[in-house]
Amino acid sequence: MDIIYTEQHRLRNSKTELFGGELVPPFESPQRVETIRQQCLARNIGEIRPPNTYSPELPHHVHSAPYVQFIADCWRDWQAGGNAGEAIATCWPSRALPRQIVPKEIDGRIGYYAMAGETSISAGTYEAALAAAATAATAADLLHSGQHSAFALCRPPGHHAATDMFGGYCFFNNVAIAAQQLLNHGAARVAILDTDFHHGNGTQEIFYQRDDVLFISLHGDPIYAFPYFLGFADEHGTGAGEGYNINYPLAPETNFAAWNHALQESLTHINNYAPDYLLVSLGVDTYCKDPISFFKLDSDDFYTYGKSIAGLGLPTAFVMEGGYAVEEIGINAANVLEGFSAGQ
Ligand code: OKP
Ligand code: ZN
Repeated sequence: MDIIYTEQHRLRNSKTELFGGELVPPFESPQRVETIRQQCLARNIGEIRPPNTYSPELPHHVHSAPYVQFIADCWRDWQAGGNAGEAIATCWPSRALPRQIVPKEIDGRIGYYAMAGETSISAGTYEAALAAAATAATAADLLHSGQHSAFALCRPPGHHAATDMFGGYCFFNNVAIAAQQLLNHGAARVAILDTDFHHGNGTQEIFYQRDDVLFISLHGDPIYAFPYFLGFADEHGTGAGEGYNINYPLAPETNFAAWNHALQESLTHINNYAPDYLLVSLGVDTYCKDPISFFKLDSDDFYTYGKSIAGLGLPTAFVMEGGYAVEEIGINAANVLEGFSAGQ
């Protein structure tokens, strides 16, 4: 399977994540995709090729124009505001501050568009996020042109980014942009299976009222896990989207047997939906040694589930999301891809 990759991911190289009350080096580091790329090379997973060229309006597939402009301008405006460190939100339109007016000043604007304070915006963030979106869109183009599978080695990840909200290390929703690209090419239905440990709140929000995208997510129960405020089992979609959003919140210490039970149910739902394409939001932070997650999958389990996904027989693109056990994320991601290829 072709692997879409660009070095431009390195432009996302922030120095700070707000974690445990301290500014620490971000978990979401350039080394992550370098490890995956090396593992793909070593195991001959496929040919590595650059993304196609798209207009800077590509994120408008699923994001509002003012939001995209904010991501493009944030770092410049933050510096112009005389701030010494990287751009971090510290004030939000919370439950008791419900007025939805975009402030003029950068501290207010970043708070308006942020879901969480851990994610800094710094030089190159916009450029890297745009390259990640192009990487995912290229995977969509490859499926459209008849390839059976593709791997978008995206970084930064995307599934927490909503129509006009960033956070959880995400800026543009790569998998949602890929889904919209397939629909724009004429697909009737696209399924998105999100296997990242964290709920894909952004992808859910983007497609919540629509029946042309089925969104299914397996994740740490938000009562215990980030993003905390979305991802519960009673979120089914609304309006035309009713029934086309399915969440499997899973308990701390969930092992592969329990996780796989939810996966098999998900595959049945996808099969019933009969989509033209499947996109997998591939997070390998379900791994037992992941530093910020609480599932108990072993490396072999990733191969097993990759093979299961192939059993659907659908043209499938894998879009990289999370995974923070840097030593093993290459092995785990490549195991999914190898399992998929073996199951074809
Ligand atoms: C991004 B992706 C843990 C705080 C979690 C944000 C996690 C973002 C994960 N104490 N902070 O879904 O892998
Ligand atoms: Zn995650």
